[in-house]
Amino acid sequence: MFTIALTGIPFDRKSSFLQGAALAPARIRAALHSGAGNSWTELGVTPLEDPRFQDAGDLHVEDYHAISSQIAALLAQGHRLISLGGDHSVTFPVVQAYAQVFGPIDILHIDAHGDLYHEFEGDPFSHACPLARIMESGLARRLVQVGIRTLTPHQREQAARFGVETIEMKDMHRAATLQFDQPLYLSLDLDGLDPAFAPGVSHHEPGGLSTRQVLEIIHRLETPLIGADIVEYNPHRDWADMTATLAAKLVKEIAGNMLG
Ligand SMILES: [Mn+2]
Repeated sequence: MFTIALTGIPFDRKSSFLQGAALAPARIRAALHSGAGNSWTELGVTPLEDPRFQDAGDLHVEDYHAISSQIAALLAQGHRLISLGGDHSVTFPVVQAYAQVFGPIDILHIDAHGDLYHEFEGDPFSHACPLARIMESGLARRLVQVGIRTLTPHQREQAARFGVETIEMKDMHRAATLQFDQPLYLSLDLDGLDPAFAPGVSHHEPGGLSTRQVLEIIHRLETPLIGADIVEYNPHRDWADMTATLAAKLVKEIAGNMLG
């Protein structure tokens, strides 16, 4: 029997454009417990009232080693984790811990960006690089990217080099037939959604996914997730907590997937 632990990773020191994602976990938690909604998922589960769902609080985020070792400790206790970023750079230390426990995992990555830069502005650990670090470290058996709409020639080369399955936004129809096996991890950058649905992100990239398209991807998964992260929420850019509310709904629906 596993439990789901919600963990905050208030870290935005690797953001290349704007700071603010470190403030996200507290704001998403507030939206999760807001009286504006109720606790039911669309598929009829109530994770927030389920004793298997626990809030493990925020991690200490001095450096990647600290993040990775705390995630590993939670996994060793039998938790499946929903991690709230933080910028996307945190996915690398989180997946390092997952790979220690599960071996190379399959990753479904929803994002406007490939995050496959070898380095960005001189920093190999920039939030533009985590999937490159994960792939070159052999932490993922399979990487499927969905919603991508900003690939540069360098990132196309990186995707080919690492054998990434890229479903660019312009080819979204291809996502309808995606199939996954265990162990499957979801990394969800909120800028994968269109800024009309998720204004509270640092990098607005028009032409993205709708909330409904992301929910359909989550609902359609036939395998339970072993973990997920929701990253890049930047409260400074939000309007009336719309994006915090979106992130909170995604927490519920992802937890619903994990609980079956
Ligand atoms: Mn992104």
